[in-house]
Amino acid sequence: MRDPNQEKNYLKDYTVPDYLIHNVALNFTLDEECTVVSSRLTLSRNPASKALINSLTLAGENLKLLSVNLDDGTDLSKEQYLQTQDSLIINNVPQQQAFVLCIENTINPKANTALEGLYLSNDMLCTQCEAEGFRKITYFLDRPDVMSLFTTTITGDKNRYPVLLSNGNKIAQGELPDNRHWVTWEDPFNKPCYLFALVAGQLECIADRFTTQSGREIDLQIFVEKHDMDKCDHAMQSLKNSMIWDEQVYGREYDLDLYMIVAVSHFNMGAMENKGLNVFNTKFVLARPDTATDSDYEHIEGVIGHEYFHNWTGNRITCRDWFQLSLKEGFTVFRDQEFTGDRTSKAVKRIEDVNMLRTRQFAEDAGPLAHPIRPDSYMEINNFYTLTVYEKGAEVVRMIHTLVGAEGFRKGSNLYFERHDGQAVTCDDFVNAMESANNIDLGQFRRWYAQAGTPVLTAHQHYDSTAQTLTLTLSQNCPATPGQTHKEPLHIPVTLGLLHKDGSVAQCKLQDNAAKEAQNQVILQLTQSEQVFVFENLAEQPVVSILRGFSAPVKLEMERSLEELAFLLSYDSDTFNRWEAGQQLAGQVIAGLIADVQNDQKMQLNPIIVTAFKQVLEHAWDDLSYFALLLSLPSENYLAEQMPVVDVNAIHAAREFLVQNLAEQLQPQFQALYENNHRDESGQFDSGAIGRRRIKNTCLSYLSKLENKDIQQLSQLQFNSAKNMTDQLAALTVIVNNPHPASQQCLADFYHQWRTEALVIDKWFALQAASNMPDTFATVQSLMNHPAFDLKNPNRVRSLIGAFSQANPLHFHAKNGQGYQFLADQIIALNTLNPQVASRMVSALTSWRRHDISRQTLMKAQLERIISTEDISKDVYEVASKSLNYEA
Ligand code: 7MF
Ligand code: ZN
Repeated sequence: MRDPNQEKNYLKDYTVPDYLIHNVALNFTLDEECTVVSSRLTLSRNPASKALINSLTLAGENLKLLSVNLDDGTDLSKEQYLQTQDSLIINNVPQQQAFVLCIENTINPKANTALEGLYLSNDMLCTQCEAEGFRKITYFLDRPDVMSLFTTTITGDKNRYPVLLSNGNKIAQGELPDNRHWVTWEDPFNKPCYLFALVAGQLECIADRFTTQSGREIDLQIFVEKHDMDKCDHAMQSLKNSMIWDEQVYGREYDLDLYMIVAVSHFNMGAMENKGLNVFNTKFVLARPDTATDSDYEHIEGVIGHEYFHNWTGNRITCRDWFQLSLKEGFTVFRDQEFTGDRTSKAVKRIEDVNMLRTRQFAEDAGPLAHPIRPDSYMEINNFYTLTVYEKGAEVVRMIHTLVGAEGFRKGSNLYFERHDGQAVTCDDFVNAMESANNIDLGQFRRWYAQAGTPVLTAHQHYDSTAQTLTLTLSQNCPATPGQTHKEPLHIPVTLGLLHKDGSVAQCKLQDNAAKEAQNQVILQLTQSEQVFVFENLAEQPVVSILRGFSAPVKLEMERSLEELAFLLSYDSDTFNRWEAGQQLAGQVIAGLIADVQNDQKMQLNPIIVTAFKQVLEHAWDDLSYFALLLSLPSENYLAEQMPVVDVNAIHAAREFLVQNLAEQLQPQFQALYENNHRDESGQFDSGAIGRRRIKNTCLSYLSKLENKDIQQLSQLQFNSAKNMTDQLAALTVIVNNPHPASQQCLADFYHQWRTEALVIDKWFALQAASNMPDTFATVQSLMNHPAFDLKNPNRVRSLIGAFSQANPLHFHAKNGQGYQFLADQIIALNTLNPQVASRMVSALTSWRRHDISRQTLMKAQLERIISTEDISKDVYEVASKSLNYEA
């Protein structure tokens, strides 16, 4: 059994590295089962290190050591170094001058199913080093504050590995006997080893060029397998869009002459920002109108942007240690969110991001794995690439943006880049730059980095008609999280507007704020546990629109009547709050229906929701994607978040009842809207076409609840005649989630049509795994034995096992526990193959305290079974044990 306390790393224990590595010359001789790695390191003692040692400890895992050599002398004898499970300790290295260390070792990429280090994906060799994968390639100081200049030579068979890539610029190449060749790459920028990459294989290249604002010409190359060459145009365009955006919005230019992207089909995550050589999951590169949905197109552009933006926020300036991960990830997510907002619809993007944050990050922050965006400790760093570090981290950066304004933020980021280019720094360095550039005090604001949990923001209002004032009392309270019982008040920016009863804008004139003119909107600074704000000159009681744009990652509690929510849904000028009012309205109505179900009463629908929807349907919208969001109900997972004890069956029944009723009562409107927006289009990706598909498919999904023959035919017709994946998949989704005579046929046709397109087959698995039809569990079990299923491919695992456990609360939480047992079986199987993917799958079980006692018992039993498995990985052990030991 593992001991969690023994293997923990603490932020408070940080010390500077004892040695620095200035230059790294790597030599790879490629072979699937035995690649030879030789590394020549130039090191010296770090003058800043105070440790009283003269040995050097390098990290290394699963390496077969061949030789160690110091300063080009004779190879070291076994007495001069010590090898442990995860390190190589060299005794008596020079302390006064620089020295050269040469190490030779071999690795086995074919046996590497964990997909960390150097591994095989289809027939291609590729690397993944973040966070600590470089130590699976060779012995090294594998920590981000050791930055070095890398030169990499790769030698391999010309037929198997015609393309040989690494970071930087190609500086030499040549031919060798026995049909072999070699290439040397040089990266002129200092970098930590987690940004190292190597790719070798039979790859085709799509090339383009970009001219930077200062007139430099950059070569852009995307490498894919031959049959994917027709799916790279969108990724290439996205890359160019990202490059222009970073120049315009942050004044940041690309710094090498070459930018390469490689798409690989076996990848643990989305993508990786290796310097000059990004490696991507195929899912975030490949797109053709008939194979990728509108949302795939948007995500591809977002991820290409994310990795590109890392070149400045991550690579030029990197993290001092992994506790600072949010320094690069929170900031880069904020940057990619803004990029996508600018490219598509700001309103829609903000809603999508907040929706994700509230359903998934809030759950994390309320559970056993809650941690601050800058964690204090971890067992396995791979478990800390979390929604909290990424998404809440981005919200914290966004709050700084709100506090200092767009111009102030640009001044702050300029100063940050100026001060720290080429360095490995901390979250505090980022906040310091924002502070100095704007002459403000973010002292209290820094608590957001250290404190876990989602604060609850409570708002009370009182209108005084004699004084013509509105008094708003705001208070904040953050629930305890593991290891943090006491919470200090946070600095929370609360954006607020007021509306007159006719829907027009009322002026916000704050009392005791003589300097400030009345404004359409104000940003309140909540810094205490409770604070009172008084607004004057209000001849009638206004309607309060609070937390506009979701100005802080908090749970807002405010008494609201359904009428007030319906009013805001009609009139709020803030697009986020307008949508939010509709969500709350629907949420309250569904809560009423859930109570009916739980009390064994017939469900009674409050007609106010139908009227509100009718008004939305009658309005003339130009942003059809936003319109579609206004008609979308809160997800089952979001509704579960709102309940003290989750009742998956009641949630499903209540939500379905509402959908069905809306469909019945608004059928003519949905039908007309469908017809007006239906086109058989292919290859149209302007916001108009995307919006038409989104609103049309939203209508189709309502109409499909009517179990009406004509509508069944309509969805089948759309499925058969669709010329784009958005329409085809939307049709198949409604066919598979409702009783439909052709559902089996459509699934079979879809499989046959797309059997050679792995990413489309992923959709086919996911769609069935997330179905609410009664036979879903049996389907999932049989899909596990489908010839196209493969536990070694993370995308397949996420499509089938991930979709079932995370996107199908109804069936995953089946009362008899079969869903839990199934998931635990798969986690145990994955634990040996791929601990990172296995650990991510545990998340569906960690929320056990949120369910009824009988389900709690069943879920806990599976977690116990998981942690008592032999050879349990650190990754899975940390997540499973923390979920079990947590006291609510
Ligand atoms: C957009 O952050 C947003 C987040 C680490 C791997 C990509 O660039 C990354 C890598 C994980 C989880 C999410 C993302 C990434 C990783 C990601 C990708 C695109 N540095 Br793990
Ligand atoms: Zn990232």
